[in-house]
Amino acid sequence: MKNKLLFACLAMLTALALAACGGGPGGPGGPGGGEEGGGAAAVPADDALAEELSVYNWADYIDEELLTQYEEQYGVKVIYDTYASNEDLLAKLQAGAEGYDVIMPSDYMVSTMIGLGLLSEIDTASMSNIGNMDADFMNAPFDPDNKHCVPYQWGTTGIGYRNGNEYFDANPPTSWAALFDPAVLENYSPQGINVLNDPRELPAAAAFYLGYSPNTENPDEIAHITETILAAKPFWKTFNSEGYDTELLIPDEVVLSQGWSGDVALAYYETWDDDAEDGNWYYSIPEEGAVKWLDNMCVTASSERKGTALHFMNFLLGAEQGAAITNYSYYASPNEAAKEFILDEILEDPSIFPPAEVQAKLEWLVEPSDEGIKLYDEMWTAIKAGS
Ligand code: N2P
Repeated sequence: MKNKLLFACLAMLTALALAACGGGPGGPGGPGGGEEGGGAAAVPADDALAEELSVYNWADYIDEELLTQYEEQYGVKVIYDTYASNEDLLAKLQAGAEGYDVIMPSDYMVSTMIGLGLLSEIDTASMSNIGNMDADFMNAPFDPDNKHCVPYQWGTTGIGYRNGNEYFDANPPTSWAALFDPAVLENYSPQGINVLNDPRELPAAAAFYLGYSPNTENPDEIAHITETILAAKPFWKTFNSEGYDTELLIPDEVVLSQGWSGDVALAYYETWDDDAEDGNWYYSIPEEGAVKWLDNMCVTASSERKGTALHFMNFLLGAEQGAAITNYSYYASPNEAAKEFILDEILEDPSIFPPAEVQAKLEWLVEPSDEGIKLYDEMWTAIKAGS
């Protein structure tokens, strides 16, 4: 029996609100366009689909049964590949990788990609399942009127840790000091610590710890964040954001990890053992604040199968498909109609769906300026040097 109530209570040591990310529902994305059309991509008829479709997503972020279901139902072969961070995805597209049709960038990266002309316009009015979406997640500031993307999954970035350990029993990690203060780290670093291998998420966590904005572009603050990370780095065992949920959130690998809400929840629910001597996984959103994010499905500008891409996205917006994604990944769903099919243990877990009344300490990452991109690139190079 999984002790989800306890998980929920510990998870909400600091209760944080998830602010709605935009106004009302988005309007239609513009004139329809078919597979070759020059306008916004529109969903074609089922018998007018391409033979293949290439989908590029975050690791561990879909029930691959859905891909098989789509292939069998519509006769489209889905080529599926994964990436570790928004920046990896961007680098791949900027290096000229063609052939990817559907991609899943986060909020701030959608802004960047729109600016760089990497995304196609889409006609959401042609999507029969668009009405399933929760209006609070539509028309977000990074993509007004959903001209380019539709919501996929959302969550927060906090700390996963195993209890059942003397230090955490007395000192649950409610502060980012658990990841950045050497005096705290020395208490458990021999048991293993992982951080996300993510050039925005890791600096953002250190920024919260130091009381700075996670979007700071102040050179002195960036220098302080870099020094703080470099001082903590010797205590960390791994930089991993791809396989950490299944490979590291297990006994004898790590005892604490920066993590995305769903990955930690999944580790908790999958490995829960009432009698575990080495404890179970819990999630904490530190009191200094944390990042909230919304990942999106978008069609690349270079896609030659834009209509089929939108058809596939519309398929995933189905209520049962939306629920299958959440029931697999344990991330929160922006699909209102899917809730009927989502497991109660997920819907009732405030570490996955933070309650509306909690305090607003969560912040979005935003697209940096050109100067900011340079500062963040230099910081990441310094952080990763020698690792
Ligand atoms: C799932 C990745 C979550 C994406 N493994 C965070 N934006």
